[in-house]
Amino acid sequence: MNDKIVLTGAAGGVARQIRPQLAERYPGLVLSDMVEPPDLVPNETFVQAELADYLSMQEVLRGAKAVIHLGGFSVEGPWETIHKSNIIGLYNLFDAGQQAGVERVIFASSNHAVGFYDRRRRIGVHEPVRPDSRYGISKAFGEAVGSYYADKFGMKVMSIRIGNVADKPADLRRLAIWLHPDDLVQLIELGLTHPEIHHSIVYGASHCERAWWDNKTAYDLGYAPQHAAEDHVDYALAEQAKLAADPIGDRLQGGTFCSAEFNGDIDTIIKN
Ligand code: 15L
Repeated sequence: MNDKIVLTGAAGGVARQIRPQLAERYPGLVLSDMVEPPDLVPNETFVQAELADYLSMQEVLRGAKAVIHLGGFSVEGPWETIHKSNIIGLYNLFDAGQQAGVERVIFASSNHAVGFYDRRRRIGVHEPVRPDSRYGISKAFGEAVGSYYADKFGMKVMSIRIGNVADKPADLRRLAIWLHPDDLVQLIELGLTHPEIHHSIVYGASHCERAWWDNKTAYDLGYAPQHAAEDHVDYALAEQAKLAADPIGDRLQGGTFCSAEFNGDIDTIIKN
């Protein structure tokens, strides 16, 4: 595909893990972020842009066919920070994108949009969102914006509720939500090309036997993950053994994002 595709958040940790594969597949790829990635290679094109600055988004999105939106603030933070990058910035991206004629957006949503579900529950994409943080709220907002632009303007949007992108699952929780970079690239490819996308929410997980998620929407699009979390079970459990117990976070899908600042009632959460 030679079309212009903009990758936001190009200097971030997830982008770093998939940039070489994206560059190979999409010669028209344009990288964008507030700062240039330190490891830019000569055949990569970079344009500086800030999500919260509408004019700079208009500039970078001019002539683009699609956006892979990894940009924004990627963990919990103060509301001002989340609001600027993930609320204003997210809206700017869709609005400027729609005005520029962008046809498809792949939105890096997060498991933290549904983090307050009990780990003993298996959820699909039709249960209500249950954000576990201000960050999770912003991801639920992003999914709502994606749905709106799909319904109102016919954009094709894929919201990927990413688990944790890494070469290996880092602990017990990640055994259930791990996403190998190769499998993320496969999901992105489906989002950029599949004719049946409207607003499709999928879970960004590799083959995880312990998954809390029913990823039918991804499998129906042809997703076939190449990596299995259980292949790394010894490593993940050894790493888990180094962590302190978290009586709240260990029961909930979002883990420490749930237990941070927590002052709720775990029994009521589990019952609902
Ligand atoms: C996320 O959404 C974060 O971006 C990432 O840093 C991890 O914390 C991940 O979730 C996770 O839940 O492991």
